[in-house]
Amino acid sequence: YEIERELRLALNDSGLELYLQPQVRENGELVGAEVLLRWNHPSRGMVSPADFIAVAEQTDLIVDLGKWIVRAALAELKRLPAPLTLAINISPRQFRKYDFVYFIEHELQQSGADPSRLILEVTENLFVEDLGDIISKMEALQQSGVQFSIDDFGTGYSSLSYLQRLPLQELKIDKSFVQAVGNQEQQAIVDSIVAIASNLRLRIVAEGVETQEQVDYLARHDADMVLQGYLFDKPLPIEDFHRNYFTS
Ligand code: G
Ligand code: G
Ligand code: MN
Ligand code: NA
Repeated sequence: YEIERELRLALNDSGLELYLQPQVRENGELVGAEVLLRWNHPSRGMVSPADFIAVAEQTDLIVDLGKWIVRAALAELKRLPAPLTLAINISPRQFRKYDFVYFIEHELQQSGADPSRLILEVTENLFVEDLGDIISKMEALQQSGVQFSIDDFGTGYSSLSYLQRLPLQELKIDKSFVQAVGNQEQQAIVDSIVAIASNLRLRIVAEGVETQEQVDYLARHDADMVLQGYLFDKPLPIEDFHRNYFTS
């Protein structure tokens, strides 16, 4: 792939950038941010990871890319005032590497970032194979304080039976469900996901929140709820995030 060669170049030549999207409580209080990768392509401009992560996933390029992201994100977490958290998307191929636990622990030490303020977002398709091995790795990292979240929850391979075996702190309700609020049948899915999370004592992050109607509907549930979406802020370049949230 041409795109693969270009990505390798970008990786070595500071063509990649981390953006941060704020995560807030219903009252607007900032609790943390999700790290979202951006590629500043020389001719195509800002390219979304939606257009290149899947290609990178097909080879070990995702592993090198993932390592770069983790290092850059932990440097950022170190800068972020406590108790704010930082969530990073981890691709299945990166997680499945034999040295993933060692890598994260090593980078945590090198950076001096607080492990308990790091949230690793994984998707349901991580759990389709080698569940025992996946759980062992999650448990090892959880021992160090690292938190785990299931991203895009409800859109992937779902077996509710494994959920209670996983060492999790959080479920992220996929934006397709959040945006269906207002539709009687579809919003029942939001209710079900919130009920599952509450029963398992998990925090819920609702992503893709764009309207006050969605906030009101989500806030009606008695749950540990965090909100993320364009209604509050879009993903921001790191310096804009700091300027907007930490200077007066
Ligand atoms: O950032 P959106 O802004 O366009 O992201 C599109 C998709 O790319 C989402 O599914 C998101 O999870 C994924 N993504 C964004 N940043 C990263 C990243 O740093 N690593 C991985 N593996 N996926 C990412
Ligand atoms: O798959 P993941 O949840 O990691 O990616 C989140 C994706 O959602 C990113 O592409 C991000 O830019 C996008 N996003 C964040 N907030 C909103 C929103 O309010 N509406 C929409 N449509 N997309 C959003
Ligand atoms: Mn995510
Ligand atoms: Na998502």
